[in-house]
Amino acid sequence: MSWNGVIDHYRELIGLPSHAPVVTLLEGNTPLIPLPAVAKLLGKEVSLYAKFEGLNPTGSFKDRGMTVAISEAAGRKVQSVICASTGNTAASAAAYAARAGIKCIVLIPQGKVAMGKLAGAIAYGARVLQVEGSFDDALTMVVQISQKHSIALVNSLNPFRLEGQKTAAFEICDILGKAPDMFCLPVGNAGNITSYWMGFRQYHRLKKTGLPRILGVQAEGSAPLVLGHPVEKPETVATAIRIGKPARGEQALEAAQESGGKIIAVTDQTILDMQTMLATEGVWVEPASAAGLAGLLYEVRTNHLELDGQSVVTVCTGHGLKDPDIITRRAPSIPLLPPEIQALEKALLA
Ligand code: AN7
Repeated sequence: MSWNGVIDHYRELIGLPSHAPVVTLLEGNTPLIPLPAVAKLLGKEVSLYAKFEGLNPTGSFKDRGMTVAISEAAGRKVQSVICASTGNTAASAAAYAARAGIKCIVLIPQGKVAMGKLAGAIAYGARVLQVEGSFDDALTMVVQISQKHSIALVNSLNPFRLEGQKTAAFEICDILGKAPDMFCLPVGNAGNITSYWMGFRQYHRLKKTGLPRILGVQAEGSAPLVLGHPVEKPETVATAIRIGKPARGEQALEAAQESGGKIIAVTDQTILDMQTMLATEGVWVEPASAAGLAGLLYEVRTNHLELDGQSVVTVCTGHGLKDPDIITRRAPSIPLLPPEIQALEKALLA
């Protein structure tokens, strides 16, 4: 069966005006990759899978929501779209806007956007501006400008973004035949956790697929939903989730609570350790994308969470290629050899 993107595949379950043209890069249909080695650390006979959203067209889960948001905007003959972004939303908005022939403006926090994301936004032809401030400052600015001028907002405050992003929950249920017992993911601006909970509930109403417990994970230096108040100066190596005032924070807390789960925070080191562990299974993700599973392992080890015999899905939200610097700047320098077999032998046998 050919795959024509998430709108085509789940059309009747997605709220998108019927007159809107479909702007798609054939996003979605991402693999659910088994992670047998990490599964062993979680308990006995745990079936663990990564929903590898880094394999979407622009390298992150944002493409699912963007296809719907940009299609809807195109249906209204919008001329320009705008977003604030820690990077992935920017690259995705830029690509889909380019596809639709719509101008795209992205506002990013100065110096805190990973190279692969910034390069993407530029490559797809967006107008990139940076603010001397945080993502939260940038979001406040783009919300205000979209209310004042005819520039459409495509951050996840835009409800059409959630309509697209929830399709990842449908895909998980379609592949497993039901929802997993446990589900974990990173939480930044909280659009994704809100979307997944919408998706799992919608599918359960329709197909009795069951509901997972949800564990949302933030980085310790950027954990407003754990602290219970905004964080003025969020800090984390996981720049994607360096967000101090999540737009859908209330909904994220509700999703976690209603599902019987919770939202926790883990240290940057815990996140980086899980990034390394995932790579040893051949799945390279950007740091934020390792946070969900890092948090779940923390819960098993520290709070004695029992997962024996359960199915678990973790969302790997973005590809490792988005943030190559995080790897190379910590790596030892690469040995330089003269072009001689003896030198290679010596290096390998030393
Ligand atoms: C890889 O691109 O907020 O909780 O501006 O890029 O839905 O915000 C990115 C968020 C997790 C958090 N993983 O998702 C942006 C932006 C990755 C991300 C999140 C983001 P939300």
